[in-house]
Order: sequence, then C-alpha cells, then structure tokens
Amino acid sequence: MNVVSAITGLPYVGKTTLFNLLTGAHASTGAFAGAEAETNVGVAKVPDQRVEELAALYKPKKITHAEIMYRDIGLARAEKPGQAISPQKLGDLRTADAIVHVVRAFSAPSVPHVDGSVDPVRSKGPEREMKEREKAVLRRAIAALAEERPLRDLDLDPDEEKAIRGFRFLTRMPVLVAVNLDEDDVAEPERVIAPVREAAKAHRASVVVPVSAKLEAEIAELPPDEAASFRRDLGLAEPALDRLIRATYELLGLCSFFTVGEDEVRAWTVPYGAPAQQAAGAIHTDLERGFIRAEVIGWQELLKAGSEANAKKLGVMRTEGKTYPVKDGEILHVLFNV
Ligand SMILES: Nc1nc2c(ncn2[C@@H]2O[C@H](COP(=O)(O)OP(=O)(O)O)[C@@H](O)[C@H]2O)c(=O)[nH]1
Ligand SMILES: [Mg+2]
Repeated sequence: MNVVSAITGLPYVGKTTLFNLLTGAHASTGAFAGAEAETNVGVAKVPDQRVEELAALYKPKKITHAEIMYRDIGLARAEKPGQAISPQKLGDLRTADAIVHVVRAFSAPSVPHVDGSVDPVRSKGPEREMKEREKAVLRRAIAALAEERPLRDLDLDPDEEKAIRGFRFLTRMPVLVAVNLDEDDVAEPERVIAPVREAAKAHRASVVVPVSAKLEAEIAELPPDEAASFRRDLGLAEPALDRLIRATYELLGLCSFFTVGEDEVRAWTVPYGAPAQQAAGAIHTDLERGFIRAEVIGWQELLKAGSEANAKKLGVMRTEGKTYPVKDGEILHVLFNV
C-alpha cells in the first residue's frame, strides 16, 4: 500500500522545514513561503537497515525501499472560520492516511508566532477552523436526514459541496503530533513533550514525536560520519526521519515484508498481520488472484542461513497458506498461478 501522510499545523511552526527534511525537497520556508502556496508533495524513503543487509547478501540490480508520501499543507491565517483552507487543500488532507500535526515548541524571536507566544499544547492547528465548516454543513445534513430528505435536497455552494463529498471525518483521522523543539531541549525533550502527550491523549492522538526540524535539517547536510558524531554529541539517538516514520507505521498499524532475489531486494508495506494472500496483492494483483502458497522466512533467519537453498535444507523456510498473518521483517516468496 502507498502510505500518504499530511503535514499540517499553524503557520511558522516548521511544517515545510520538516517536509524538506523528510523528502529531500527544497520548498521555500519562512516568512515569504506564503501559507497560501500550493501543497508541497514529496516522497520519503523508509529507512530500513534490514533492506541493506539483505541487499548485501543478494547484491541485486535494484534495491527498493518502502515509501511514504508526504503532503505539506500550508494554511493561511483565517479572517473568518472556514477561510483558512481551500477545498483543494481540504481534499489533500482528507485523502491522506494520517495527519502529522506539527506544533511549535521553539522560541526563535525572529520567527513570528501567530498566537503571540509559544505553547505547544494550545496549538490547535487548522482542525478547529475546518471543524467549523464541517459542523455547519453537517448540521444541515442532519436536519435534512431527520426529515428523511436525501442530502441531494441541500443547496450547497461549491465549497460546502466539496466539504461533504467523499466525506471523511477529519477528527477521526489518525494524528501524529510532531513537537518542533528548541535546540536546547533536544537532548531531554520529555519536559516539553509530556504535557503535549497528556493533551493529545485526551483526544486519542496518542503518538507524540519530538523533532527539531531546523537543527536536523542542518545535520542532514553533513557527511554521514560527521552527522553521526554530531548527533551523538547532541544526545540525538536517531534521525528525526527514522523516528517519525516508525511512529507513522505504529500509528497506522503497518509493517514491512520483503521480497528478495538477484534482480531486486524490496520492502513492501502492509497492515500488520495482513493475510498472506492480501500481502501478495501489494506486489501484484495477479499474485493475490492466483495465490497458491507462500514460502516464508524471517530476515534474520535467512541471513543466518546464508541462502534460501540452505534455509530450505535446514528446514527454517516455512510453507504458509492464504490466511497466514504476515509479520514485520518476514520474507515472502509467493507461488501463484493465473
Ligand atoms: N529555531 C528554529 N527555527 C525553526 C525550526 N523549524 C523551523 N524554523 C524556522 O521557522 C520559520 C518557519 O518555518 P517553516 O518550515 O516555513 O514553517 P511553516 O509555515 O509551518 O511551513 C523558518 O524561518 C524556519 O527556518 C526549529 O526547529 N527551530
Ligand atoms: Mg510552509
């Protein structure tokens, strides 16, 4: 499956800085980036050491990591409720699998703050504004339905029309809160993120991830070993990219399985525990349709055995049927017939 995450939040919280860090894009940031600008779209390669190790064994022609698509949805400051987001951007938000809500916990006096001061718990992002539009349309929808009138009866202007087309309740979408920290708080983020986590929990957005978008963007520019030692000095266990992507998998209940061979070593994303037949469909619909069985082995077991042939000889390669629940880190070899 192709996972799409929408990055959103108030202006000047570091959305675009984070987006650039994740996707390697160069979208403009800061005061002149224009909250009205188009949605930025980019792709992050899911970092996965297991893919590298499997590739070292197979030396394939091609290595393909799993990907997450990010949409950076910049918002203007609204004069009236509902004005903060265009129907286009609302659509970009709704059709995502998850929302990354960036809240600002860095001070930086030179960067304007739309609410006058830094408070990552208060930061409500754009949801409140969007709720107003939804609420207004929904009230009318409920009234119509209560009278047993079809929603077609409602006279809606084009914006309202879009607000309910393909309706998906924004406030039921899974949210990951990215707390954009002051550099001073990077080593010990707990003090800042604990209250955010409490507030988030109350609204069932339980995944809260600390980042320091600007600092990490700077580190990402360094050569790899310099970056690693810089991170160590700062007490940063791992890059924000890894942490954020892992949290996204956790939030959405996703896992990766692999296909291996001399042509390609590749990671695929499926819901954790997806039946083998459905997982095969991520590779190709033919494999799902004509699924016979799958040969399955854990990535570590395969590395230990040194080859599939040896794994078979050792009896560590299993044969599984259609309903076998696929787990994170397994290698699948699908036998099919169409
Ligand atoms: N000090 C500091 N500044 C940041 C950080 N993240 C972003 N900024 C700055 O804040 C400004 C707004 O960032 P931007 O990514 O454009 O925010 P957006 O409006 O949410 O997309 C830019 O000047 C960034 O350089 C951070 O972690 N620390
Ligand atoms: Mg921006």
